[in-house]
Amino acid sequence: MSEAGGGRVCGCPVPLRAPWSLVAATAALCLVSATSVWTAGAAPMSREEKQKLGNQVLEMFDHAYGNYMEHAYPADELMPLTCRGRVRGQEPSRGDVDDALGKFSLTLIDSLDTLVVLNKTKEFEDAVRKVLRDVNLDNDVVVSVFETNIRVLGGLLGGHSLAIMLREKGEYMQWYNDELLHMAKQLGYKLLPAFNTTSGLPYPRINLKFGIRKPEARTGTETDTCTACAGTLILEFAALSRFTGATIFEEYARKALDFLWEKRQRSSNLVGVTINIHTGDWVRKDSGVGAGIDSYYEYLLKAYVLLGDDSFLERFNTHYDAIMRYISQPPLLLDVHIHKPMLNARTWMDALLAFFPGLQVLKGDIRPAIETHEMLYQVIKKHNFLPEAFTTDFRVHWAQHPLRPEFAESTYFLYKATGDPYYLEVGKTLIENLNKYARVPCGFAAMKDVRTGSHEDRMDSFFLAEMFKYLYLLFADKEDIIFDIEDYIFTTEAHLLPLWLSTTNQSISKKNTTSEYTELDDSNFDWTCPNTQILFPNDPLYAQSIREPLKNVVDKSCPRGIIRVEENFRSGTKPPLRARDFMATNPEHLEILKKMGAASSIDAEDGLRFMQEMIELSSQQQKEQQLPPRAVQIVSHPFFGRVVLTAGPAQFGLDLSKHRETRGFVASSKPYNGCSELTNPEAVVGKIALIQRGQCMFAEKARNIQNAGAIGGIVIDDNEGSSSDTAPLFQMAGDGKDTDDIKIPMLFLFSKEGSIILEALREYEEVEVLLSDKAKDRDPEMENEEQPSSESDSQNQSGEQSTSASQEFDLVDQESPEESSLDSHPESFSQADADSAVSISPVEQTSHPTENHETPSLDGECTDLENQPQEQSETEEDSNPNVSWGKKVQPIDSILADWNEDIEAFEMMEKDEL
Ligand code: DMJ
Repeated sequence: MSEAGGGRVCGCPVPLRAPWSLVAATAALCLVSATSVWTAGAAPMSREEKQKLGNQVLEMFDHAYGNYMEHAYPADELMPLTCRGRVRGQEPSRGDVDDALGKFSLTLIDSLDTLVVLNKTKEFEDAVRKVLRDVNLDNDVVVSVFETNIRVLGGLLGGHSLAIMLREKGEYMQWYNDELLHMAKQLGYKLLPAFNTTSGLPYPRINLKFGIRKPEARTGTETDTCTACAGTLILEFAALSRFTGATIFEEYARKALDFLWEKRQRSSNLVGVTINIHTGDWVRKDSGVGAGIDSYYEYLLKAYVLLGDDSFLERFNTHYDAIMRYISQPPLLLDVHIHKPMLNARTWMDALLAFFPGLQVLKGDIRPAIETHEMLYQVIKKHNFLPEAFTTDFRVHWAQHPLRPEFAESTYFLYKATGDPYYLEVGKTLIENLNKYARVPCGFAAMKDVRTGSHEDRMDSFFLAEMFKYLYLLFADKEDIIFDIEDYIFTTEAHLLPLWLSTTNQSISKKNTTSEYTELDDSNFDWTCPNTQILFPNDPLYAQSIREPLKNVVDKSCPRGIIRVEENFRSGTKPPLRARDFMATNPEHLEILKKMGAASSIDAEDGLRFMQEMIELSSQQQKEQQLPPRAVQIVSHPFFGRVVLTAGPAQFGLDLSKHRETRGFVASSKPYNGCSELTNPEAVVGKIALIQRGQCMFAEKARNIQNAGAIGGIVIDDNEGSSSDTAPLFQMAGDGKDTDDIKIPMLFLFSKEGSIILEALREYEEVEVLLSDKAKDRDPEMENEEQPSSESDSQNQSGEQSTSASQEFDLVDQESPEESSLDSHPESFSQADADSAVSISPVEQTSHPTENHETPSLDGECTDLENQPQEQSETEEDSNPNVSWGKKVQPIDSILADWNEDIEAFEMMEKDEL
């Protein structure tokens, strides 16, 4: 292995004219030694405990990887609830998410270098052989260029990097002849046609077999791509060029980066979320550090680290300055408009931005990293996981959580930088939550809704590529890893690329590049580069002292409007009207609205923000506040509460959010559609009856099973293959008559979720479930019996679980529990002659203005808003259960329609400024 150019400080290359900031960033990464000087704050964690947690990570990885290999491979991903492979085209489309799947055994490739990091060298050797034997990169399938680059090209290159490291050590991989690299090169050439645009920005998708232009390609008509999609190529492409000597890859990736840099908004130095790949116009002009942009920034800094090219650092620093000036509102990171960077573009943050504290560590800017990380941790403590999006006052905005690794990544880097054992405790919590809430018998399932604890039949490949790597490294000591991790840089998918590439085939970088910087102006960097002394001025409690004031930032948070009210109260001016406080019936509010945009520039700005908030609020209503979903949790052996299914509620019967949950064994009703008096009342009495959707009203089914003595009912969709992954949940409506006579709780499951219960019933006869508004904690005794706690039993246990999982979940081609000649149900919910379903549409939020229109409390006491919307809607729903919630949103919609013109005008104004 060759040494990095010009010398090395703790694993990062230091170019001959080493910019101070890199040394500092590198030094920040070198603070592992800080662990030894830690004297106070969080109690130090013993070596034994760290080892125990490391072993737990290994066992969890075995559970995830083992189940993938046993039940899904060679498919791209494991579906952990149905315990089978996700094969594109064989499952209902999930839209863009599926573009990561190219029928190339994605999870296997993405896991390659994780196997080596986790010291599973033999398994790695075996996995590489499988990739070489089984993987086809020439499938007629349209894939995302970005995802294929970071997961597949990155996975192959990471695998190659560690394969040659092992080969050099002389024990493993002696047979290896750079085959993974050859595959990587083949894939690289397949991606190149995507760059055939005048801008040099790649098309977002490509057909692996037919490229872009051919008629068979079924792609190539897109005009836009996201900034991260076009700007997250340089590490993999440069590594490919430098490994192989084929310069074209690095050149293409550099050209795309150069173009993005040219197109930055010159006055703010920010970039938008999406860009037109032909004209270079910004399509979405909002700017943050999360979804759509995140890894563009990451790659600028890391390209500098890997390639030692000053222009990348200069660009990164310029953007970073803008981010800290406009987007960073510690501890928040809030999107703004690129042309009006003082104007927030959103009232919520997305989970992807959780990587940013880790990047700030690499840059050497620790204080804001600690602050943001602490805020995120508190959101996690509140919801067990980071919801996909959450508001500035820390309410759930999008409730899913696909087991994203970004927060674990930042935790690892912060621990490396501070040596503060607090971060080990954070990692421990992450492990506990994963085991407690996401672990299912056949792997780990994404959270469908962090509020209910329900699952999605999904385990993304990045969970194996990243999560286990960062968690394992967090607890590992140097001697636990068979190579020096400091010799590598992590790609955005946590694949490892060796730093010695910086001096290999270097000439490529000098060719055809548009770098404006021949000489580095050191004055650019003096604000960027705290050294370790400044970061931790002889104070081992430094990180803790930054966290301390933020300790209760989430629990004690006030809605942001209130903060503004306080500010204005103090300054003696009237508070601006916020969208969520607006009431169309309030004349004062209407008066303020009229003024907006007319009088002063302050009013205009308030008006603009108000409109944006309204739009935001409206889309929030549609996405998140549609309805509080319910949970069906299988609690009997061998599930013990581990499988939680997302269910829709009914507008009638027992309201599970107000009453205690209902627990009982399930039984199929006869007739299965429940449309007439049951012929098997003895089977359902005292139980929760399973009924199929269709042929009569939901309320009629409920009455029939209630009359037979059932204590609850689960209606299972008759539309085969339907799933809450792909179809919007809805609430079962009544029959237009008085439904007060229905006393039992009723929940709705789509066919895929329902089939999990039906299959369990077939397998185990006695299946007990819990119907509730939120999954309950699992029975700890059962948990202990089932889950290994030490290394010694982990291997066995994991093996046993895999076997039992295969018995439990063989759901392919299953039939309904009894013969049924039900007509297949059209997808529409408004079947006149069948069940009446109310599609869930914006609802409760219309009541938000009143809910949130609370008297500002100046003494810092705030009401927790998290549950208020739900309570409000329930009250309204109760008073008039047959009213579609959708109707209540009308006023906002019409207001928005009125404002469309203004918004267009604003957009034109923005365009003019370009
Ligand atoms: C990963 O695939 C990569 O980290 C990417 O950059 C964005 N995030 C996902 C996982 O959340």
